[in-house]
Amino acid sequence: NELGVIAVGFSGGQCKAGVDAAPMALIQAGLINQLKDELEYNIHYDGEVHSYSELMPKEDPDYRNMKNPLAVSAVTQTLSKQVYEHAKEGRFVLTLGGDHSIAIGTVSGTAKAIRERLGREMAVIWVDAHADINTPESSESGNIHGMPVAFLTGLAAEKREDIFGWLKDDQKISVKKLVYIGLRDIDRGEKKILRDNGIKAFSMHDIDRHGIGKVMDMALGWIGSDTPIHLSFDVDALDPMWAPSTGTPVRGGLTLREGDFIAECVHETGSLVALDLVEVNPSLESEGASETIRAGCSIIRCALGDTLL
Ligand code: DIR
Ligand code: MN
Ligand code: MN
Ligand code: MN
Repeated sequence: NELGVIAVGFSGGQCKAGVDAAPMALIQAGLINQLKDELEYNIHYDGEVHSYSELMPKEDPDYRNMKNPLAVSAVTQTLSKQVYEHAKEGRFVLTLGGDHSIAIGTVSGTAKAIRERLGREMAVIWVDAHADINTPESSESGNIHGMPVAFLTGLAAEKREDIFGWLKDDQKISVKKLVYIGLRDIDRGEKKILRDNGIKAFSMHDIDRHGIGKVMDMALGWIGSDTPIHLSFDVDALDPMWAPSTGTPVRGGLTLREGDFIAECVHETGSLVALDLVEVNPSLESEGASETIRAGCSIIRCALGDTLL
């Protein structure tokens, strides 16, 4: 039970400050000790919250409609190497965000390591109110946290090495191995991208219709057994009742138990290789911050094997 933990205090993929404080808040809530003591992981953690300040460019003008392109590219490139170093040793990699742009780093790092170690293509389960699959051109906001899936699947690409040109094929994933759960706020351009590429997605409507149990059976059935899975969990997938402190809350989301259940089911496959927990922003809705942090810790424990009985 070897676990690599990376704390990423980065907020440049969107416009609201505070999401960079989430890793420290999760750790101060006792997360690392819970994993060490209750779940008996051997933890590899450098004890730092990385802000990557040494990577920040002096100037970072918009490029192809992207905001902070140089900063997000540099941070995710470095994070990709950090994740890869853990994953190539066979460690489970837990990354605490930060905004969801950091998944460009985490998913690319595990995808490459899994290819090299197991000769396998990895699947990604993206739990989110949003699809985060805008291309720079389809995005209405220019925020890169709405684009990571487009870069990771190759639906968006850029030649400039300093703006995601560093992402190579062995770090990318197939649109066929991507599954969404919890969607309810998709931009018009994203709907077309999802449709045109036949991407598997379970929206809140599907969860209402079938129940979360059936949806998890279908989601994991689509991926197939014995496929390594990276779970990227945006806390805004939960209803704001349970996770109000996040940058772009959307009503009508998952209950606390549905969120934990998703994490438990993915753990039970035995195929989970990495988890991201992103978009907790303790400075927003500050009365709800501790609730949001508790929800995040709970999802992480469930994904790492905490059981009710
Ligand atoms: C929106 C919001 N689709 C965008 N995305 C968010 O900016 O591209 N993702 N909030 O988490
Ligand atoms: Mn997201
Ligand atoms: Mn989201
Ligand atoms: Mn968001």
